[in-house]
Amino acid sequence: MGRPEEAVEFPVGDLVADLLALDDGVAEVEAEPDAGVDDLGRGRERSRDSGAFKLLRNLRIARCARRNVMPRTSPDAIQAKGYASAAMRLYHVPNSSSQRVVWLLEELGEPYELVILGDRPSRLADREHMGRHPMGRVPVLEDDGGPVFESGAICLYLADKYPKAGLLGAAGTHERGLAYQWSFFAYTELQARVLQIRLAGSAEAADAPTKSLAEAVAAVDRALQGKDFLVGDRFSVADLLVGTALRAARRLGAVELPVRVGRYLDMLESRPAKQRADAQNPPPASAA
Ligand SMILES: N[C@@H](CCC(=O)N[C@@H](CS)C(=O)NCC(=O)O)C(=O)O
Repeated sequence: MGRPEEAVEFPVGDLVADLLALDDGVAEVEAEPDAGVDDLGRGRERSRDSGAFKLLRNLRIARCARRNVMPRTSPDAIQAKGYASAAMRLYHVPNSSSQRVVWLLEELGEPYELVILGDRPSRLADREHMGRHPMGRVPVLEDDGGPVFESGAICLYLADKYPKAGLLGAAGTHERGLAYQWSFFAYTELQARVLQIRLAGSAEAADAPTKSLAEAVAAVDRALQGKDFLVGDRFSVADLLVGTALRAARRLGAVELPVRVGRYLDMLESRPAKQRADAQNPPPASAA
């Protein structure tokens, strides 16, 4: 006779709201009599295998897929409701700041889809991408919860979301504080100086940011004294972000990297995940 009626409530209202947000799919939901939506907008599920439940779930996922968007319910809710979880997507442009996120995704080993976007003007004209990033930039990560932009934020978010990868200390620990410290340092003291030097336009204008960059690199050198990694004794998101900025500094050649920093960078670059990420990054047309 199958399983007894479980009378598990699940919020059909959420589902309908999601469908409404996407398009006129609600009409199809209402046409399904077994959905059991009561006067209060709640649904009753006989079992996870019930036809109504599957129909609603598949309809929702199919609509999201057709419209190139992800379901917007939180990952926890998706798991609790038994919806199939959609893969992560990274909206990416090769040889851009998006590359560090590819590296991080490879470190995680979780499935993801790389969506290579065209040039900026075509992105600015693309309403869908402008909905993901208000300036039409990359990277943007899209998962079950919706889009997230800013490469550093994406890296920290993913490291947090997939704790098994061990890329970030637990929330509230000193280790976590140090990971934030070096991650912000990577952007503000390393990456920003590289950019300032690149844009300086004259040797005089490049002087101050070059000195600042040298000081920041020296700080990394001191932090690595007697250590292989910046935080604790294992690779973390802090190494990934600092390493990416150091790579940009090395390419620019404005300051000489101390031997220990050079070795640290070589070690980071030789990580299998980094190699896999780089293998997905076609060289610029001019270098081909
Ligand atoms: N701070 C942002 C920078 C985002 C950014 O400027 N992305 C560049 C690529 S590196 C971009 O999309 N620029 C426009 C373009 O390349 O068309 C981040 O790290 O995510």
